[in-house]
Amino acid sequence: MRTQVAIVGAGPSGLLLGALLHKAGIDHVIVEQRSPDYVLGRIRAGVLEQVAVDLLDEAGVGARLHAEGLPHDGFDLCFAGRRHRIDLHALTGRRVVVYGQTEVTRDLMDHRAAVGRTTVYDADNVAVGGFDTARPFVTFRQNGVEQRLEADFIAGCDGFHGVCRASVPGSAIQTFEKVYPFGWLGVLADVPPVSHELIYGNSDRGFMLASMRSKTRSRYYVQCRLDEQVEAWSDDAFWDELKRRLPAADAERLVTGPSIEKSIAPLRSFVTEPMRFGRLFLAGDAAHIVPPTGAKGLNLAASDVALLARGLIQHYGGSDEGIDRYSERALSRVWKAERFSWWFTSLMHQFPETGGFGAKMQLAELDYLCGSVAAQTVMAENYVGLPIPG
Ligand code: FAS
Ligand code: PHB
Repeated sequence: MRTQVAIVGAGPSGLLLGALLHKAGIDHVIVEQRSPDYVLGRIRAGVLEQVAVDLLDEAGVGARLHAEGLPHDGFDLCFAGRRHRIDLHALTGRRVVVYGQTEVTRDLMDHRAAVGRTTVYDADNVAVGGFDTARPFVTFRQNGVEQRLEADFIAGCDGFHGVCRASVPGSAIQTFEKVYPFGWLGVLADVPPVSHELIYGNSDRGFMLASMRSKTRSRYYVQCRLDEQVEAWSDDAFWDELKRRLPAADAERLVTGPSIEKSIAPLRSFVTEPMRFGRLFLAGDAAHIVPPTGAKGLNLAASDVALLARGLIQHYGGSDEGIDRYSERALSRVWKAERFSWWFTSLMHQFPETGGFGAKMQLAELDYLCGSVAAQTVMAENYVGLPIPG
């Protein structure tokens, strides 16, 4: 088999890149190791920046997002018995949209099927090679038959545990990592959200986030220890803990119900430099991870894909300026999002190892933030998303 661009991974990064390349008439194939149902079954992000919304529109998959997505003009910060609303729209003129990653993925998959593009699912033993030559390739086994896909370029959209970054020689790559000493226990339930906007809480029992997927489906998170097992958390135990971390009025009106998904996610900050290796480009979680506090993971994947798609389209139009500057431009936005996500995580979580002084520093910063329009504007600008470079 031969194509112009081989995309490894059919998560949001791979599917969105495929949709943009399809629109530009650039031939490509997506190779995914899992089944469509498995990919759709992963419950992840919930908040889209305008940059991501615009990209989905550009790709021709924004209709349901605009029909069902929930525009949000702000969110609440709760700490030490206080509550303060960060008014994103008043501070920046922009907002975010609450629309689950599952739905983004579904929209992209439906679009791909409708335009008849090839996605190889359930591919075994996926490997990449030749990306330091003019003839890169992807090999895989499908239904027991070995396949080889020759391409002009490979897009590594295969997530943090994928094969693409792992195939780059150690001498050519630098990684930066911070692992946080806690995780997020998340629950998805078909109950109405406790508030019409998101609530980020720093309670003395730990971080909590009240989010949602719709007006009838809620997504909640509580900070938990890394050694905890999700099986040890009954639904009742989760709801009781969430009530202890919510402001009293919200705890009072919280509607609980059976979880339809419950999982523990570790938190890490991770960046790969560079994001291009010859004819292999990394995008999304294959290149970087942010702690979910700032709701940046999916949105960074979208901005990587925007830059990579533009570069590849330019290449086939006769200019390599976009692909030559892809890594520089993508990393410029990635590092700012890493900083914001690290800062917000450091502000809102309990860090026992920093003791009473660390807790006082958090409270002082939160108190300052709530009294400073300048500080709130900085937070809001980063939360709604910084511009895509270039
Ligand atoms: P993905 O990991 O989504 O997709 C990669 C795809 O590549 C997968 O389908 C995988 O099966 C496939 N793949 C892997 N190895 C392969 C191989 N060798 N060959 C072929 N295919 C291969 N972000 C937020 O903004 N907010 C959140 O609340 C949030 N919560 C998260 C919770 C969890 C548990 C995780 C893991 C991530 C969370 N994220 C969150 C981040 C998440 O949304 C990612 O940023 C987003 O999925 C990135 O999309 P992709 O880059 O496509 O990577
Ligand atoms: C979510 O709804 O999953 C979500 C929302 C905001 C975040 C993290 C996760 O910061």
